[in-house]
Amino acid sequence: MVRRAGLRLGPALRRCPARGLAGTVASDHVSDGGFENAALAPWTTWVNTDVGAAATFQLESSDVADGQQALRADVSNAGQGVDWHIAVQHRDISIVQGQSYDVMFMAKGSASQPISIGLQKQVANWDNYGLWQQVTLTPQWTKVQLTFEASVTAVDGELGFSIGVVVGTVWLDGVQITEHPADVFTRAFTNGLAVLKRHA
Ligand SMILES: [Ca+2]
Repeated sequence: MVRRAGLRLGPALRRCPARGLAGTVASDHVSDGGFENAALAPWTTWVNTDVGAAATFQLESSDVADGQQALRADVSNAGQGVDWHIAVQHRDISIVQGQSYDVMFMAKGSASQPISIGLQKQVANWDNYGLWQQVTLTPQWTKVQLTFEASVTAVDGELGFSIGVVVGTVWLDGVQITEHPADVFTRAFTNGLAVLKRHA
């Protein structure tokens, strides 16, 4: 005999996050997302000097969001003012088509200024892999979380922070990519709580 869950008491409520349930253990796809290494590697940088853009990148130890170091990027010439003309990037990100991911990081700017966060193929022809989003930084450290769905299965993803729009300084720390927890809906029943897991 099948045990019934009882009478529904109300509408389904979305519970987020769903950590702790089987199958939702998150893993991190970024190596040294906290910029704690002695060198910037495995992070790489890109400045399109052909159009006059100029910037320097360094590990910052006096103004960090977590740990002992953060990334500091000083844009001294924005050139054509195009975001991706100056960028800091992390290659070899593995993704699975249809899986949703959370990109989390801490960032601030010397002023209110836009940056763009994207995930694309790390070699030509730079196909976008499902993420390209602009975020406006403020002079305070702010935690940002973006969720996107991978458009392909690949092991050559490049996570990029594109900062070439304006002259100024950008600080970055605590970068993570994790699998987005499965959306879980719960409904209160008269004799318990039913957990409804939505499958993609
Ligand atoms: Ca750090």
